[in-house]
Amino acid sequence: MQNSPKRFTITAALPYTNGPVHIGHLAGVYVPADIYSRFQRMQGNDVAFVCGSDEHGVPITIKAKKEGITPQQVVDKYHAIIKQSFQDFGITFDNYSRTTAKIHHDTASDFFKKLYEDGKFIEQTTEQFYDKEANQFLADRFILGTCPKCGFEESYGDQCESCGTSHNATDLINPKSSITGNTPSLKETKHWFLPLDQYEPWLKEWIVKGHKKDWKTNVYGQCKSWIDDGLRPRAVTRDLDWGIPVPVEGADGKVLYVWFDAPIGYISATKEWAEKEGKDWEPYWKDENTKLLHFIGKDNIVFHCIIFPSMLKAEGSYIVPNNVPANEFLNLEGNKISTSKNWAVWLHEYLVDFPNQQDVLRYALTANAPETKDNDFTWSDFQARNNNELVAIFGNFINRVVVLTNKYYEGIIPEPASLSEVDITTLTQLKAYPSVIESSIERYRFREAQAELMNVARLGNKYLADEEPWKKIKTDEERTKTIMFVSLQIASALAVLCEPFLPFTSSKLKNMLCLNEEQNNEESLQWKDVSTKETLISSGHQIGKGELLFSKIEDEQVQQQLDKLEATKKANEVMNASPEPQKDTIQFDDFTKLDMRVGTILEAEKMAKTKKLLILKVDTGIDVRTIVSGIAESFSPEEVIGKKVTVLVNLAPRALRGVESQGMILMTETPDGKLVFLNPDKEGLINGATIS
Ligand code: B3M
Ligand code: ZN
Repeated sequence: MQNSPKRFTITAALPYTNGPVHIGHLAGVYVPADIYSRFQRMQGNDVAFVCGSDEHGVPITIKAKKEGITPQQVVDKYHAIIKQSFQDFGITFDNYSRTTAKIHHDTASDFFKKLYEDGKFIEQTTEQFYDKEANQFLADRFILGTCPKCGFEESYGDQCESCGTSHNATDLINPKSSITGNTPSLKETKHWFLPLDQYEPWLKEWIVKGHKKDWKTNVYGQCKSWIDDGLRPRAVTRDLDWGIPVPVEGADGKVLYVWFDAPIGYISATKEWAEKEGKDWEPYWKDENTKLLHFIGKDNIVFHCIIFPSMLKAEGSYIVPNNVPANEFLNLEGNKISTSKNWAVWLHEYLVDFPNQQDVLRYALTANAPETKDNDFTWSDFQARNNNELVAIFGNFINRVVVLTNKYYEGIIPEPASLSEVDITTLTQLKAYPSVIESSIERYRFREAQAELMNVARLGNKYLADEEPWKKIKTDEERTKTIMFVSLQIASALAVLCEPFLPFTSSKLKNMLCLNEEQNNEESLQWKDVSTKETLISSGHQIGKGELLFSKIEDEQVQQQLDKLEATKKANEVMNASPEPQKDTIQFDDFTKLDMRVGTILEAEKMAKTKKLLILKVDTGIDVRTIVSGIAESFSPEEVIGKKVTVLVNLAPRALRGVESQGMILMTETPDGKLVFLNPDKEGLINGATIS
């Protein structure tokens, strides 16, 4: 019996619009939220899955300043890229909105006004840093100074990136405005605070008593420690010119704090969607029977479990989240993913290198999802998941079934004879899978759920391997028909059950098996059909030709990705390398003592029994002389023969391992320690030309 449909409001963290989205975002938030939403829709439930771009906040204004464009231009650019990436990866938002939308400005303003009028805020005047030249208050990220704890000279106002301590901007030694470089002054400013302390008893009751068991331990643990530490009033307004203006008298130059407006973005996105669909948005946010779920990363837990619920509670007419299934972080090849360091796999770039392989990434990310601890994404794991699981298990099973059905029966599902013991056991096992997968999904254990899905393909492979229809066809045509019939039931089940995880594969497979309504003239298969229907695909039904669902990923493709990351690493090293301090001043006369010439290396050989030394014969224009040079770790002898180099020719000769060296080749070093020639390799230079 089908239960009556449930209503779900499912939100996924609004990505900041100061860069594109990467695999960490996908793994931690958007893929799990999408699996869950697709799954609930497949149960016939009423789902509003909403998201949008988070377009306010200081990082966006900083990005705009850096690039010399307006904040609006920054968010327009990334909103488009991000929205496209989500669409490309099959994230089925019912609405992807943005916080610069009018509907959002109105919704957030009204929300603030209601709380203001109901006396839910406290007003406080405090002293904050002010940049007179720039004529503005400085948000924490706009103040740099020396960390009082560790002495790091470029600590931000709110947090030191070197030692990790958080502090107040006024604690910094030698604070500077990062806009003008000036020393800021302190100026009084008024702000509105949400007195979180007043919500503490309610939060305790709701989270600590109410959700201890059903929330993830990482989420519950963080909430509990916040509550145990004691909550303090939190400012919900800022002195900034980018954001939603504070909608009350006497608040010129003030905007809503981005973390006040952003979560309200979930509400505005729902409203916008409901308007388009001709629906009422209110039940999705105000009906106690609606399940409100927030999919987020772990750094957003406090905002979604403490602050936003307190805002909703303060407003009074809203429901609060039923669950907040936050994930930990995904690292990339052993390092933290970082937008500013470009240490990431960007979704739009992935699709250029792996066109049409969205499901492979979805699969690898879910298989390795950081559900209970931080996890590492590696390209070799990605390759192995594809080659050993998607290709070798799932793809292989489907391919054999479809090819054999076409070969033996011209693609028409055969009539089975009576089922054997093995057939019955196999079909019984198959019927158990929907509820097994469902139970994992309902507990937000998506890796476990996907592993069970793969077991369905394994079941099929084992059945084929044991029953060997390719042998039976020679001796027992009737039995072969039954085997193929049973295998086709498994293939059809896979087409349905894989949809939340591998949506592109699911639709390809349904197409191949002609299971779509328009191909089939029957109602399309539902999730529950797999456990309740006797036959998922009937005798006489015509399927299509085989087409490969997955293809092998080669070592070279993996190497290419690793090379790309290696190049990023090098580029970062160059950017961050600090040059050696300048040596003591010399006089012009000192300099003129150096006699440097252009020369050409004529011969080169390794000095026996040394690692570093090459013995070179160099044409200096004056003569051909021997120079022993410590460059053997960066160059092979063959590489340097014929190279034009700069030579210090009047350096006193000296013996190195018994060979007299008559001068020095001038070199420089790359940040990763590779020696390179100071390059006089320019056209028209003749040997002996002086360098001065
Ligand atoms: N934009 C932070 C983030 O992207 C923030 C989430 C807002 S959710 C309301 O991690
Ligand atoms: Zn510090």
